Amino acid sequence: MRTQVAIVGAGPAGLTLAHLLHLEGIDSVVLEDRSREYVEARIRAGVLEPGTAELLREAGVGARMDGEGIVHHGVGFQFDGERHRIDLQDLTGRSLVIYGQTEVVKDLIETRLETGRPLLFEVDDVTVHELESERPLVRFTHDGAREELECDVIAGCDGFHGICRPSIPAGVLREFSREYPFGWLGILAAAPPSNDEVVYVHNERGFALLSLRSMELSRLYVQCRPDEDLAEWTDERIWEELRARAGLPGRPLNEGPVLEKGVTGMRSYVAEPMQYGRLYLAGDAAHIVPPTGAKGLNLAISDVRVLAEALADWYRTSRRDALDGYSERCLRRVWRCEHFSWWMTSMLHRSPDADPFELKLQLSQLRYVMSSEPAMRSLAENYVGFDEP
Ligand code: RFL
Ligand code: PHB
Repeated sequence: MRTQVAIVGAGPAGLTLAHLLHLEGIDSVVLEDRSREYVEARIRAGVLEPGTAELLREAGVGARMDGEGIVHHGVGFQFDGERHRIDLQDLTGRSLVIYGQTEVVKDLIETRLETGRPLLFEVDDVTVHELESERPLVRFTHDGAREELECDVIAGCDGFHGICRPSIPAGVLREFSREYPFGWLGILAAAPPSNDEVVYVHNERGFALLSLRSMELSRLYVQCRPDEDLAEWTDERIWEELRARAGLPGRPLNEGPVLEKGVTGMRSYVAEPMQYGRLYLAGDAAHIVPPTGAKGLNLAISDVRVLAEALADWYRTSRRDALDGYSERCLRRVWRCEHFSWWMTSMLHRSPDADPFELKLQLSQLRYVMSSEPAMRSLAENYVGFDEP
């Protein structure tokens, strides 16, 4: 087998890259170790920056997003028993689209299958070879047969636990990371959202987040331990905790059957550079942010936009400048998002060893952001994201 670009991983990064390359007339093979059903059912992020929504639209995969996604002009913050609103549209001229990552992935898979180019699910034992040569190789097992795929370039879009990043020889990458002593317990509930915009809640009992997926579906989170045992969280306990942290007098939370629940650990991580020889890492394979800034998915899409442009330039002109500069170009946005996500996380969560000093600092910072126009504008600008990758 031979292709131009071998893409490992069919998450948002791999699928979007495959489609952007297709639009440039560049051939690729996408290899995914999970089943299509699994990938399409995985519930994750839901906030699309305007730049992400625009890219999907321009690539011709935005029709359902524009029909079913919900445009949000603002975002809420709640602390000290009061709800505040940041008007993103007023402050930045831009708005967000609420549309589940699951739906983005379904749209991308359907589009890929329509192009007739290969997307293989349930491949096993993917390994990458000859990364320093002009003919890198990917080996994998599919339908019981061992296969070898020759290519010009490998795109490592296989997420944080994938095999691409660990295939880079020791000593090449510099790694930067932070672990947080907490996680998020997230639920999808069949309840009309109580709020029409996303609300980040600071509370002495811990952080909570009120989000939504549609007029009938609420997506809600409470801060928990990183190794939290889900069995200890009955639906009633989750609702109780949500009421205690996020409830306000006269503003009851709408409750309903819990359709899905899960725990996400939180970490910040960056590997530099995001390339080695003919292997290019994109999305979670290269970096992770805690979900508090809603940046993970948006960063993944931004990476592959840069990578697709650089590859198209290389195939067109044989010049390597854009490809050689891939990592440097991406890392500027990556570090901005790393900082923003870390800052939002630190401002809103309660550390297990929190003392009254931490609480006072957090409340002071939240009050400042909500009362100073420049501070509010800075948050808004980071939250909606930047045009330039
Ligand atoms: P993904 O989505 O992890 O996709 C990687 C794909 O590669 C496949 N894979 C392999 N395929 C072949 N061979 C191998 N050896 C492979 N190893 C892995 C995987 O099955 C998968 O299909 O990475 P990508 O494309 O970079 O996209 C990044 C986003 O998915 C991610 O940043 C966000 O979803 C992060 N994230 C969240 N971000 C938010 O902004 N808000 C959220 O609420 C939010 N919730 C989450 C999240 C990430 C989670 N993870 C990774 C545990 C909740 C969870 C549970
Ligand atoms: C979500 O809707 O799942 C969501 C919203 C905002 C975040 C993270 C997740 O910061």
